[in-house]
This record gives sequence, structure tokens and C-alpha cells, in this order.
Amino acid sequence: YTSDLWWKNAVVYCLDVETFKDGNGDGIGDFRGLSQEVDYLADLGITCLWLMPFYPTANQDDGYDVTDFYGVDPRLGTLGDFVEFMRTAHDRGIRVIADLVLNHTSDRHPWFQEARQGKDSPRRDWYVWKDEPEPEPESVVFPDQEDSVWEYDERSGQYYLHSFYKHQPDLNVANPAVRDELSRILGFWMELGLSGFRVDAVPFLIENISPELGEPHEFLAGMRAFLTRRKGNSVLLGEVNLPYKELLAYFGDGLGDELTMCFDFMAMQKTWLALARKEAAPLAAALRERPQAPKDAQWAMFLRNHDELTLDKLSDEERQEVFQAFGPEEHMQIYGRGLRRRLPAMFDGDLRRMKLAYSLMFSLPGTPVLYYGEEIGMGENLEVDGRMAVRTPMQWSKDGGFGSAEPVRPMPEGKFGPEHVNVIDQKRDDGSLLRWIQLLVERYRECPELAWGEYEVLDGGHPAVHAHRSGTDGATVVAVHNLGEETVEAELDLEGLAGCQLTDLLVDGTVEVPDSGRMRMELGPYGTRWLRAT
Ligand code: TEU
Ligand code: CA
Repeated sequence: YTSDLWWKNAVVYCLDVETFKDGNGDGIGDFRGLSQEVDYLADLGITCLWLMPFYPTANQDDGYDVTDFYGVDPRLGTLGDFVEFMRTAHDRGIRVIADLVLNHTSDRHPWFQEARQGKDSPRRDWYVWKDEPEPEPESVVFPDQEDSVWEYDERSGQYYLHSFYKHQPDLNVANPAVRDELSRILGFWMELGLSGFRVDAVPFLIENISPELGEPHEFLAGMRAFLTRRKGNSVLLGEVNLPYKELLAYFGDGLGDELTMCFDFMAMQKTWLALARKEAAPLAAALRERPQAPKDAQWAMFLRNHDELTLDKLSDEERQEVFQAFGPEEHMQIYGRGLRRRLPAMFDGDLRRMKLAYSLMFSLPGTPVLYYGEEIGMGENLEVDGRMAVRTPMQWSKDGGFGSAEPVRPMPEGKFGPEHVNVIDQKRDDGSLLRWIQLLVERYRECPELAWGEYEVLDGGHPAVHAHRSGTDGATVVAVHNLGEETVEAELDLEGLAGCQLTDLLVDGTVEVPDSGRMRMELGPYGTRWLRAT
């Protein structure tokens, strides 16, 4: 488990500098505030931070509309504050990756302002222009974006492509000059100490590269090679929300020379369906279908993210099952394909079920990615429009504790407000979600076979039981989860472990596998166990 493949069993934590901690009393989170809380993240056991975009921005898509790729949004601090934060994180052994938003810029980026001066602008073909709009995709990504991906620019008399909102014109990545500039951007931030990037909207990024201009995947392989030349063992964590069979190409197929890691959107969505049904089958089926990531690559496992639960891989009726199971209708505002709820609200504070969900996610083969606040069951504010409803300020103490000023962003209220859900209270409570996740992180990091090992989905002997084993020649973990609220008896066929003493990792006990290799165990409501043989 050499460190140069650190991503294989990292524990990634996603946060937005703007909503984490305010260090200068203006009510907006910043790098100075974040630096104050790196110890908190180290105590949690986090090994890698994914920072959402912190570049200068028009701030019309929470930073995913960049106006300068080589700077820091002045609201969040200076480049000096950024470098100081990087040192603070590295001093505690925490790596940092940044969100790389290369599919588009803000329409206020100087490059676009120059390009739209006219058809003969030297920057014109840094973007994608047509005299007539080309065919539209069958659906746009976000329900609140324009329903066309072509916008007519009066000034220069042509349409420009925008895969997302019209204020986000797509860069023309087919243009070699653009690809050179993208390399400069990667190089700049790598020089400032990053360990890689989370790559935004990858399928959209490479869609403009037509085969005659070199394989679209050559672009990703080129990016990976560039990073490796600049700094070995850096990662490209790709947001590729596609079915498994299409997704494999983004790893670089058998070579594994493109994206280092890909989010497992399918397992996330099937996990929610399994949790809704209180049945393991949907998740077991997905994990059995999932191809092994190439040797030096890895799946990134998650339950929540900043774009909400898109659940777009579920059928309409399956999605309704999830919505019905996790939150009273009157509170639920269905946001297009997504569900504007955070995890705890969906369990209505049922701590046992939340703990089960995280034990499942952390034990699934791959690298776990937490979205900030999940570790304390942070709520949402449904009065806030769109995806910003799940991007509320971190809740540090009963009075919020965000900084010396009231946070500019609205806080959650009611039973998920800071008076009920906050870091300080949960640190003091042995039974809290925070302490549970700390335990899961600690055990996960002790068991690299959970991430590296060959895994096999097991028959748990009961519809509500999800079980799988992950092992290498040195160690094996058998993880067993009761997805329902009835006590059940699981029955596992643990061939090869007959007669072994297993360590019960979540309760510090031991159990012995019978000589038959068939193991029975009772699991209480939402009961979960990680059993390790070494
Ligand atoms: O989101 C892109 C995105 O959500 C799509 O990849 C989607 O998952 C897919 O098309 C569904 O099939 C990223 C960021 O996460 C989001 O916050 C930004 O708003 C967006 O890109 C634009 O930068
Ligand atoms: Ca501030």
C-alpha cells in the first residue's frame, strides 16, 4: 500500500471555502477561516480535501463560472492566504485537490469578452460559435437552466455553445491553443502544492474534440501524463455521471492512463434505492455489474454532493420510492431530477439509520468522499432557491460559530438548525454521528483491503441484509448491513475463513467462523458489522 497510490484508500472531504468558516468577520467563509479548522479535519481523519471552485468568479453558479483561472476570489482571501492554507493542510498530512472547471468560463471572463468582439477576434475560436444553432441535446443538465444550449450573441451575430447556463460559454477544447492554456492552468496550481483536481463535467469537456483532431480520450491521457510529469501520484478525480460500461473509457480502459478516479454515481443512487426499500438487492446488483477499476485507478464512493441527489439513473417510480421514503411530502421540493434534501432530513433524525448508511458507504469498495457537514448531520434550508439549499454555512456551535459576524448565507433552521446540530455538541457525545464517522474513517484507514482488495458481493441470507467481502492475501473484511428496522438473522457462506477468529471492528470484539464456513449472526434494526480476518 505504497503512498504513491494514496488515492486508493484516501478519505476525501469536499467543502466550499465560502461556507466553511469566516476568518475576517465579514460573514463570508475564507481561507483564513478554513486554516483555523484544519485540525478539525485532521481529527476527523480526512486525508484529502476537495475544494469547490475558489477562483475569481461572476458568482452566478457558486464559483463554477470562472473569470480568472490563475487567482483566488478576493471574497475568500488572497493567493497568500491560499498558500498559507496549503502549508497548514500539508503540515497535518492532508492533501488538497481543487475543482477544475475547464468545460466553460463565465461570460464575463476577459477571454469571452474578447472573443465576442467579432468573428475576426483572435480569441474567437477559443469558444464554439455557429451561424445557426445545432441540434439540441435530448435534455439539459439542470432544470433551471435555459432549455437550449445555443445562445445568440447580438454583438457578433452568431450563436455560442453553453452546455450549462447561458452565462457559461463552453471553451473550444478542440483548439490546441486552448489545450495549451489548460495545461498552464494545471501547472500553475500544481506548483502551488495541489495533489491533483476534481474534474468538472468531463463528458462535456471532451465532447467538442472531434476524432479527426485526435481522440477525445487522448486529451484526458495527455492531462494525466502532464500531471504525472509535473508531480507523480497526483489525481484526476472525474465527474463522469454515465452508466458503468461507458464510464470505463474515462479511466483509460485497460490502460488506466486517463482519469485516476471516477465518482460511482450508480452505486450512490442504488444505495439510496436500497435504503428506501430496506432491501439489499438494488445495490448488490449494481456492485455485481460494476467493472473493477484499472489497477492504478479507483472508484470514489459518495452519498451526497453539492448538486443534490440527481438520482437520474433510477426510473421515475424508483425515484418516487426514494422521495417517499425519505421525507414528508410537504417538506419535499423536488428539484427537477434531483431531491432538495440532505441526508439527515431524509432520515428525519433517525440516527441508527444514518449510521447504517455511512457504514455501508465507507465499507463499499472504493475511496469514500464526504460532503461537508454530513459528518454531523447538517441540515438544509429549503427556503433557499435551487442547489444553494444544500450549501448552507457549516454549523460549529449552538449559535452557529461561523465567525464573528452573522453568515451572509442563510443558516438551516428548526430541528436541523445549529442549536440542534453542531460540531461542538457532537464532539462531546460518544453516540453522535460525528464520533461514528470518526470511527468509520479510522477503521477504513486501518483496512486498506477495503479499498484495494478483490471484492465479492455475498448472499446475506435475508432480503434486508447487504453483505460483501473485500480481501487481499493478507487480510479480509466482511461487511454486513441490515438495511431494515426489524432484527434479522444474516447467514453468510465464508468459504476460506472457516475456523478463523474475526475482529469485530466497530465494537472491538471477536467472533469465530464455524468450521463449516457458514456463519450466522443476528443484526438489530439498521445493525452493521465489519469483521476482519488477518
Ligand atoms: O455539474 C455537472 C453535472 O451535474 C452533470 O455532469 C450531470 O451530473 C450529468 O450531466 C447528469 O447526467 C458540474 C458541477 O458539479 C455543478 O455544480 C456545476 O453547476 C456544473 O458542473 C457546471 O460547472
Ligand atoms: Ca470572510
